[in-house]
Amino acid sequence: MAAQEGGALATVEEHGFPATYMSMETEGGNNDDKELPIYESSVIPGWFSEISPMWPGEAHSLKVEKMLFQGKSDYQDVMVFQSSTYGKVLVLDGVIQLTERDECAYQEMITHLPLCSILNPKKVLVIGGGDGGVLREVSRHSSVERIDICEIDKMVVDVSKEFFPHIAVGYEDPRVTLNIGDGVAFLKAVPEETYDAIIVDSSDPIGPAQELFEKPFFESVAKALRPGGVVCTQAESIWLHMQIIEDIVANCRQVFKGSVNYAWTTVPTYPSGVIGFMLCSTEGPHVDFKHPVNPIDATCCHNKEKQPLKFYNSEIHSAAFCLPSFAKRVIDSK
Ligand code: SPD
Repeated sequence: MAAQEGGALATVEEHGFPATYMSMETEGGNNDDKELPIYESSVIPGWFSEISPMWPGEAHSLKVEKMLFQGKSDYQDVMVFQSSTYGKVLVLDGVIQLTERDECAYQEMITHLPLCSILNPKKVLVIGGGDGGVLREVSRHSSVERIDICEIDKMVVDVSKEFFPHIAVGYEDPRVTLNIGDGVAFLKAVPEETYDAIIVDSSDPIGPAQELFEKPFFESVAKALRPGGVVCTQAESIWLHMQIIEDIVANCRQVFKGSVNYAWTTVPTYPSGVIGFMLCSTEGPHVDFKHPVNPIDATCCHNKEKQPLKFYNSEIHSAAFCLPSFAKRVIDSK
């Protein structure tokens, strides 16, 4: 990959490994062949460990086969490595965004939960989602005529096209228009009632995505949706982030006058192994998110270049809204 000024793309040979979360070798050299005792719990050479103040005191680790890319964009550190058990992995600012093995569980759910909940979605906006996975999923819906995406970081798009072609394939759909820029500013400029659905595929609320979790952003989303339009936004983990979720739910209940729901899915490589979604609709025709009216199961695979759905189906759609009691209590009380 070529180097670029002011948002440098560079090969791994030009960079050291980020010492804070990565250690490739011990003093004695590569440890790959040594058998580690099962109680080994220190930072393990040759493994990537995901350390963040958003999940203090824990760190999920993946064994690194090969470092493929490290760069620094205007917004964040970007890294791609080949893991030994989850395929290629995309990491932004030290946090796993996707792995080839389990990305389906996130991209299919964040997309089909909203789009299968309304009839004939035509205009769809994706905020974030620069890897293209959500685009790939939106493009399974034949009713959709226009897919706009606003991603802040061009490096994420370029890296995905180079290293994750089965994910970035979403960009090949002629209905897609890519805008590189700030999603908050983009939404402010959108005429009222433009979209049937908006999908906010953000990273965590520290760094460039922070504003995407705040009330003014939700207000812009509501304005940009038609009456009875839907939004689905990445909403963190019930095991780790109940306070963040409480705030999102409270804000959404004030802003969205249709329905407001929380759903979740399992993604083994995300912190705590689960991640949630906030699904809301604007005032207008009622949206019952728990009972999909626009099933995709039978129609998803007409395009031969596309893989069949791996994770989503109508049963898992409804099940995603069933919450454990501790989370249900808090979310229902907001
Ligand atoms: N904790 C990481 C959450 C990342 C959510 N966004 C992933 C982007 C995949 N398209």
